[in-house]
Amino acid sequence: MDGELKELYTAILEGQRDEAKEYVEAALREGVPAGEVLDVMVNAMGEVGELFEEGEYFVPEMLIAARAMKTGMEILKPELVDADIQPIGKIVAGTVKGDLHDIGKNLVCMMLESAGFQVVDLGTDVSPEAFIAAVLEHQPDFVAMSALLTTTMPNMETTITALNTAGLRGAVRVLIGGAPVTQGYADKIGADGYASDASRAVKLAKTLLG
Ligand code: B1M
Repeated sequence: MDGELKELYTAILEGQRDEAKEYVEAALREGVPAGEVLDVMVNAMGEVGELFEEGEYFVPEMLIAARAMKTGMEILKPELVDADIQPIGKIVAGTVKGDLHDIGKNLVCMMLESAGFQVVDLGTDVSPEAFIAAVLEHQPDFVAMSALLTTTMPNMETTITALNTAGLRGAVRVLIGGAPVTQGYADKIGADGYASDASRAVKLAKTLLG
């Protein structure tokens, strides 16, 4: 890896949003295939995830890296569509009903997108009905729910029950996370997986996808 691509990798790793945009533009101008540019960015985010797990990076570093990635992705997206690169899986994500916290959920969505998933982000305060409508519309592989309040966590279970009632539980795998959520809670409500952070959410989704 040399030239713009090496600079792009460093820009993502260090969360330099403007530089990431410039290097993506420069690489495309020089005729580097969009898929190759994407690989560099995904690898850089992979290293960001590892640094986070090792305790070298904290949430702010991960957030600015994800933002730089997002900025680069905005330039790259039209080219990727043209190159017909398929997403590795589809995820419908949202913060559950009654809950307006979205920083962690956004980070999870950005990391999943960075890893090659197509993410349909329903935002915050997402009702079970809205999750169901999105599953019917987008037919995702996963539903990812986030909750930051102990008072809104039960809405994860309500959503799983609603998926069951709608006959959709077998069609999607449910992943959950958020500061008060635990593996024990995921087991109790019958979720398919729990991730304590964005990097682990990516690993979990990839593992479950096989
Ligand atoms: Co609020 N808030 N807040 N808040 N807030 C907490 C959560 C709280 C712990 C603060 C405290 O009291 N110490 C507390 C909850 C207590 C409890 O439930 N036991 C609390 C409260 C009480 C409230 C209000 C009720 C306050 C009030 O109005 N009286 C109110 C509720 C509003 C509502 O939602 N209805 C409220 C409001 C707000 C703000 C709007 C001011 C703001 C949110 C802004 C926003 O999100 N746009 C806010 C904030 C910023 C926080 C704290 C300070 C920070 C949350 C955060 O963004 N963390 C928070 C205290 C804290 O957590 N220390 C607090 C950074 C983020 C990157 O981490 O979201 O945990 P996190 O996400 C991680 C993982 O959890 C995981 O990956 C992420 C990245 O590694 N993850 C997933 C998250 N979702 C996942 C989904 C997955 C997988 C992994 O799916 C597969």
